[in-house]
Amino acid sequence: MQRTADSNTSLRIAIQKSGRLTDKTIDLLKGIGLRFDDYKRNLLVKCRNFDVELLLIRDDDIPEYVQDGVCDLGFVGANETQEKGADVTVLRGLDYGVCRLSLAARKDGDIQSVNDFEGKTIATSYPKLTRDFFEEKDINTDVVTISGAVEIAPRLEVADAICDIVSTGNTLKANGLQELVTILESETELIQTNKKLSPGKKKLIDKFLQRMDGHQQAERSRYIMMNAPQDSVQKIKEIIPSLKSPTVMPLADNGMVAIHTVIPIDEFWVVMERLKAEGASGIVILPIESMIL
Ligand code: PRT
Ligand code: ZN
Repeated sequence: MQRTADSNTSLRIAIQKSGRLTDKTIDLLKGIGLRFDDYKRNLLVKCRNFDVELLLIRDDDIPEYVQDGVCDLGFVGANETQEKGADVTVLRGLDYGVCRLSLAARKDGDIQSVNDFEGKTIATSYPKLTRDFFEEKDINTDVVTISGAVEIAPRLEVADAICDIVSTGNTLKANGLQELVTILESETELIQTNKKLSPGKKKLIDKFLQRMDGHQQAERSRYIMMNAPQDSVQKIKEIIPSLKSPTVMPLADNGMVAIHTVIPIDEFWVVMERLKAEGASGIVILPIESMIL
């Protein structure tokens, strides 16, 4: 009998078994307090302290497993979900596995812009996204699907150009190719099945998301402690935009206070310099484990 997303109370989450997304996904799950035994040797692993089991599979299979309700959630690149045209809900975008799907051709060849692709052959592992792109532009191309080493196709004269995942661009360069057009920006996403879920599972997903959001918020923030003159408190509040009600404690030194607060990591250096200029001293910055907002 086929499993539906409802047929068991544990949340089943699909993650990549072995590849670029595996370590980061496992780190994230550990970061939100989930503990697993031996996920390297088993395909289905039960979590010891949360009602979750992990299914470890190839990333290509994740969108369909989630779409079909075999898994309730999955961590996978947007490139895979969109190539499969999977009917799922994207719950969160995550800041790892960031890459783009781009068209590339020989540096010195006759394809230098999108319109030059008319009548050309393109090798790719992403035939759907490639065809969709050219159909939308009304440009006729011949799309050849190959599963690996796409970047050598032009040299082998299997194709005039390629459509492949790019991250640093080094692979393209090493193969004498230039990136011409990005057709998709991608990152890892947490996807959810659109099959009906029981109230119990919905609650578990809410709890899971709350932990994930808290963890991510904490990763993007720092706890900051400093000493400052009492009469600078108002100015310091203005410097730290997120600071609504900092903890302010009097110090033994007359006219000095200790201020504790949380700041976003992006604003860290600018805020720091301005705080010093306002007379803040003894500034201590600490990482945060998690935040419940
Ligand atoms: O075995 P399985 O099917 O699970 O793994 P896989 O080999 O298909 O995928 P994997 O582990 O290589 O990548 C998993 C996911 O990571 C992809 O689906 C993307 O969402 C994401 N990702 C991020 C990347 C890259 N960066 C990336 N650079 N996937 C592939 N690449 C490859 C690309 O195909 C090309 O060969 O790296 C090369 C280009 O890299 P640069 O840095 O030279 O531009
Ligand atoms: Zn894959």
